[in-house]
Amino acid sequence: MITVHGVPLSPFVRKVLFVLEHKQIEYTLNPVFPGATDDAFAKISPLGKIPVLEHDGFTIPDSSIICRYLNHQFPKNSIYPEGIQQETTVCWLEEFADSKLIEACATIFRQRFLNPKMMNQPCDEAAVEDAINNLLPPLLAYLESITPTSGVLVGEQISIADIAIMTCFVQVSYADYTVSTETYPKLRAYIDRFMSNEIFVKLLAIEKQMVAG
Ligand SMILES: N[C@@H](CCC(=O)N[C@@H](CS)C(=O)NCC(=O)O)C(=O)O
Repeated sequence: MITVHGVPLSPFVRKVLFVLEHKQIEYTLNPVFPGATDDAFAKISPLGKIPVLEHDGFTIPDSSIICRYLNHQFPKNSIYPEGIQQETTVCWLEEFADSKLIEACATIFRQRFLNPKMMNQPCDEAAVEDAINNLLPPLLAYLESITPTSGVLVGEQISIADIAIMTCFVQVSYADYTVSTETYPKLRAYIDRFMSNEIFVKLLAIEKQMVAG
């Protein structure tokens, strides 16, 4: 049995849920919020972060490690392409997404959505402007330079690179931020393609239901 500890509004939890859906693995979600401090959670998440995966009593934190574990245990619909260079490239793009890209996207999400709509706190517009005008442009320019005009980022099948990068753009969609078609035409077309991917559509519907609740 598989349980994911975390809430799907977290980009890292969404990444894991996408992989589970993509591999058609059954799971349950235990809604643990970021920063949970109870002893039981501290034991399975030494860094105090979500997600944590539980599989028949085995527990492991960190979305990247979890996704790698799932791919080994459930090889159907592999999220890593064949060949060491392509595999290494998708791991690099996952790291790119999980570090600088999510940092910028999470700032926009937190300030424009989470703070005003869920935490009853003001939006720090200066932080949003910094993210949009300074942090994001070099990252988006890099992505534009490697995005193909059709299909996925690397290889022929959806990989952890697409999943990790797209979860960042799903995050900013909550804040009504969209990537400029004029400046980043290939990237914007890629994002639009994946926003209508049936798994993202399903996960977003569940998230929005939870947010409304
Ligand atoms: N590298 C971790 C990052 C996980 C992460 O930062 N999760 C956030 C929620 S989006 C969290 O739990 N933050 C709580 C904290 O840092 O105390 C992963 O990929 O799972």
